[in-house]
Amino acid sequence: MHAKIQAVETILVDVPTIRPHRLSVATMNCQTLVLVRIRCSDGIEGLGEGTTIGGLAYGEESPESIKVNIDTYFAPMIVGMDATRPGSVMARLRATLQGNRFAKCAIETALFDAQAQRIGVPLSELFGGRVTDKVEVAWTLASGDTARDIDEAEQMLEARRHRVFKLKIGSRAVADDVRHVIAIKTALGDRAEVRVDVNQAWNETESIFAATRFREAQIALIEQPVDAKNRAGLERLARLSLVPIMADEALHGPADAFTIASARAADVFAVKVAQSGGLTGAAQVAGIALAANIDLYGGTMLEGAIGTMASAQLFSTFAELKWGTELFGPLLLTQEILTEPLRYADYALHLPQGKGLGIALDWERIDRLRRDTTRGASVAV
Ligand code: MUC
Ligand code: MG
Repeated sequence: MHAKIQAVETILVDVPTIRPHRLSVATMNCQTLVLVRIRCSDGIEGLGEGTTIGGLAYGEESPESIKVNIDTYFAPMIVGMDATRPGSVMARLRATLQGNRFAKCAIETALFDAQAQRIGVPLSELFGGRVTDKVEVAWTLASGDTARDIDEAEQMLEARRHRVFKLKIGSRAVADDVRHVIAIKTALGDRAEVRVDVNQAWNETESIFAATRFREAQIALIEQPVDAKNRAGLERLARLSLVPIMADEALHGPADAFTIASARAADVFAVKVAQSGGLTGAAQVAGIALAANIDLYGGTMLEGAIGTMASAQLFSTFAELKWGTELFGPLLLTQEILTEPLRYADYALHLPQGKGLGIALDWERIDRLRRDTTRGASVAV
């Protein structure tokens, strides 16, 4: 087996969302997917994605920075390297380029996609093989309106598409958020599981106020209630054992996972491939969680089909995935970018059996949606 990396292409694709998606840090009307295509000398092409949320509102990388950093620094370094050795290529990038976890994730995914195609197996086989061919998928209610969220949840239940709902809160006064969440849980009752994601918006006092009420109302989980840097606060909240606490923004890869696990500062980890700097980093985060008896949840940065399928391929290899996943990114978008859409049915995303990621992009559609980056900045959030 011999193949060199020949070219690395980055594409920004702006896709409107099906409704405004309100987080405490940003309201999304559009998602910008950062797609990476790596061409190899044996004719194989690998696909990757390094998408984030709300421009620079959520993370330290924006879609534009991911593209420009790959084009300027990553691509020249890896063109000519051995495409059959993704581990060696990534080791060089990690040793030489600081930060840029999302960009690294996009490159690593494309390299693994190409290598799995080359060997003739699904990408999951490079990570130990699947323990399941489907992963449960939660839906996020984030319209900002209680009645509309209840209506949306009812439609999802009726269609058997989702039965776990994560509510985005944190942009209103905490008492208003508590009312909103409890009204939704009361309307859905035992037919659905309700969790909340605060996206760091509360302080510890607000978190305890809400968690006390959520415990009574049988809210299943609180995700990242306090600032990502307030690890001690997260730890104190987890120790109160009011409602299970999940770490999300506090978790930027294996080193954070080790620190949080050592302090037992969370009950659950939201494992995200982009936040972990790629599939390998995410697998390491999961390994640390399992060793520390911390439960796993398969998180998303609201990626499109490539990032979503890359995540699903990895999550399908986890021996334990107690809290399921939230791999619904493509369902939040108005445009399909695959020739054959991902299969969501019976509350789960079903993994394809094909080689690599097992998906095919609709390049005509991508060409219509791609941003013309030769005409200067026009940022879509
Ligand atoms: C986050 O913070 O979890 C995941 C689902 C969603 O609606 O937003 C993302 C980000
Ligand atoms: Mg979150």
